[in-house]
Amino acid sequence: MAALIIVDVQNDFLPGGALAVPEGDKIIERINHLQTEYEHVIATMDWHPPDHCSFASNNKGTNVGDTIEIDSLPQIMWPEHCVQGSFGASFASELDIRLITEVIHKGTNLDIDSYSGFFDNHRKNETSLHQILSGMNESNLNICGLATDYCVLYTVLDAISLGYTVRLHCDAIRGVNLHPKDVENALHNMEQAGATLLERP
Ligand code: VGL
Ligand code: ZN
Repeated sequence: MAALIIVDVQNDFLPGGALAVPEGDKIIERINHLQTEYEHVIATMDWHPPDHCSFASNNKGTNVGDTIEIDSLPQIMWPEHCVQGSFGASFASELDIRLITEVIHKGTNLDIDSYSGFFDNHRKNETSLHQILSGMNESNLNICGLATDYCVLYTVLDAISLGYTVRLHCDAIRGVNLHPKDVENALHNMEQAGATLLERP
């Protein structure tokens, strides 16, 4: 048995969205096909309150792209994105949602960001993802989605630390590349941690 985890395929991460990932739309067809190959399909959603701490607009004097410190953790200042219930937070319209049986919302706590589908960035609070997978008896995870250098990266690293066997579908992920080597470094880090990289470019 194996599960597919679709990370944050939401309008705001597609070209034209608030936090557009270059070519974010190019992976959707592939993800739709991948869904047919696994027993369980689970999707995560970045799901922020309007006053979320990761938005530059909520931190006086900061600009998008700055890094500040919140609770002694570095926090990148993002544009407002994936506000709960907004169009930008909705699944991409091209994404086939019929096989998705579980949706995990993350980033809902206004004081802390959450890149991983499992834990917030402080690793204080957990989503229901680990529990749901345990209930399904799934230990093999296949991961795809957005963005390679943030939510995909931390979801993969947490999955491995929790003991899952992780395969990353490189043809079904895209990254932000705030700095030019971010995606390359993220792929390297995930491989070093023990993920199997499929269709590596
Ligand atoms: C993400 C930045 C901020 C992601 C979410 O889904 O990778 N990146 N929030
Ligand atoms: Zn976010």
